[in-house]
Amino acid sequence: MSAGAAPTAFDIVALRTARAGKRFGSFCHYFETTDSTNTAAQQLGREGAPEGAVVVADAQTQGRGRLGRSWSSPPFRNLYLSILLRPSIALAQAPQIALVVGAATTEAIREWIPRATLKWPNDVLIDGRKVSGTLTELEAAGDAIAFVVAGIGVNLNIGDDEFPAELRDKAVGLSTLTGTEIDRVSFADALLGRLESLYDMFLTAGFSTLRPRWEALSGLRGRRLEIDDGRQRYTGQALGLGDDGTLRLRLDDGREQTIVAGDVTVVDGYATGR
Ligand code: BT5
Repeated sequence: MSAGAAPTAFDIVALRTARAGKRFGSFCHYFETTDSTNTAAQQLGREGAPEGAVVVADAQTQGRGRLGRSWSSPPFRNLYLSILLRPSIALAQAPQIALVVGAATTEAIREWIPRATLKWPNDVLIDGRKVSGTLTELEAAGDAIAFVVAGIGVNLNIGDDEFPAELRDKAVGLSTLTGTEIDRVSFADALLGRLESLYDMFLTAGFSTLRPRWEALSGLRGRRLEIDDGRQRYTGQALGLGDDGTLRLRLDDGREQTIVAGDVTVVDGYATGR
């Protein structure tokens, strides 16, 4: 969309039509504005909505990232989408869903820009700039999973000058790179299709089956990384992912460290994305 053009609302009816008969997205809610599509999808989860129910908003007033960070969500340009999942897996496996979501999002973005890469755990970068972030949140019932909400934000038609100043050199919209407006419904349809198929593969065969695919999307193996897990900083060489989705790092002193959560900076490569 060029600056100044009349804003066009997300065509939720077209998305429902595209997803008719599929498990992910045939049941879609739309908000012109909401605080966070993840919050709206969590509400649906508590009300008993089925797996695959989707919430899309044209703008978020409190779009959120991890660790209390925010997700810039200006109106009508981008995709802010959350999906309700009800996986019958152990609570301990739930963090792997975030990796499945990141892989599916990267694969969808690659349909438009094949050089997009996945940065552990949840960012999609193009030329070092962040085009997408995902936030997967779990609601537990005792020691079982009640439901999971996967929230996906993708910068689609936002121009460089529409980002807040602090994001301008760190973030990018897909249309800036393709040179043409991205059809938001087509993108959402591609994303939900990828997610449905990777999620099913994950449920039937486990994360270890998806691990090579994840690693190929990330190109992280062998790179020199700096990781901040909130308590400590680690520097070393990425060995890849464990079968459980944790990141394996060869520290400079030769020891191997497993990282469960944290922020990654690639020291010899692309930018941090945050
Ligand atoms: C994320 O967190 O990247 C997860 C973002 C998830 C957003 C989706 S939108 C639909 C759903 N509803 C929600 O409320 N959330 C989800 P994190 O890894 O913590 O990165 C956050 C950081 O990314 C911020 O601190 C900024 O530096 C940067 N950032 C914020 N908005 C951005 C944007 N639009 N594009 C690129 N980078 C952004």
